Amino acid sequence: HPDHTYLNLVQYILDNGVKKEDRTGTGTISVFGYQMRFNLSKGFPLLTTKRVPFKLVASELLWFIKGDTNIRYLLQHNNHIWDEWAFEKWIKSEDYTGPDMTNFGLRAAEDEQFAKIYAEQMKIFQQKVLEDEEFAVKFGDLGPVYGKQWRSWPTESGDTIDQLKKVIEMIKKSPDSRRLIVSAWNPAEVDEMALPPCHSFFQFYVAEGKLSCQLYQRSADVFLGVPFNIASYALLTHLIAHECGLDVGEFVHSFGDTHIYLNHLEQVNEQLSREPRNLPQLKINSEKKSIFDIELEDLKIEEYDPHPSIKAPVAV
Ligand code: UFP
Repeated sequence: HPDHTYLNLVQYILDNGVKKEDRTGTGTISVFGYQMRFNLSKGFPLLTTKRVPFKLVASELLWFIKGDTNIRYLLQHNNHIWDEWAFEKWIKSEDYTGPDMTNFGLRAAEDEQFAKIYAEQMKIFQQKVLEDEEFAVKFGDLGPVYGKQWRSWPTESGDTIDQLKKVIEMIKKSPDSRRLIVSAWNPAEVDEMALPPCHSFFQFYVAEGKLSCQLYQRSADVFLGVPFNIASYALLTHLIAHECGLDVGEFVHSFGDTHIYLNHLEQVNEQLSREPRNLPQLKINSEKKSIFDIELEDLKIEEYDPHPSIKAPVAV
């Protein structure tokens, strides 16, 4: 069961992890290198020991697939997972003249009064991105993140490479290829990104009519990020299999720095105490084939009956 596979990782870190400081100042327990395998034909690996918001997973993935890097599309779909990263660029810009927002993530968690001021500024920022196109172009964009690297990786000659389209064509034409790779890690552009890609590199594999996918994730927030990342790549694998007329095989999830933040320990213990439930099923609108035509309403999760969600602070 995917929940067991995931909770084994959580337990492994609690048992074997070392204390490690990190960029965000939060502190983690961390291990280096780990691998999980999910058999996608057994059901969709949306964790059941806490609610994982499938709609957010799906709208973010469709945003990547479109090649979009501006949070405007996400806001239009009520998806706020990237807000802090755009907000950070905004408050560091010369145009921002509001109250001091230095270290807003940590401070909002510790100081209730500041949390209110921060929430107000964030609201103003979101409204502006939604309503003011010029502002959105300037401050809603996260830089050359996933969408750009997947769909228009810049080359030296000034052209771009559509890695996603190419890999789908290759899966159709030469499924035995050992070069079915998409890389979001672009060393030339990493410094310009709001957040250097966490899910950095993935490869497909076709055997016995089934499509498998392996992801290398360089850095993993096991409580908040990983359940989301599993669902996202499982969905991507389903969508590409759907387009290529293949069944789904496995999703293999390989990790670099795999960590639990110190302010998530209570939450992981709560989740460890819960019993997994039946897995949901993913339904894709059969009228549409190409992943580039799929919209949010073409995707349905059925029979999802998870334990309640568990709140936790995000380290920014
Ligand atoms: N993180 C994830 N998955 C994601 C994502 C971020 O786990 O999809 F975008 C976490 C990993 C890490 C932090 O805790 O966000 C990124 O920080 P850093 O760049 O310092 O690794």
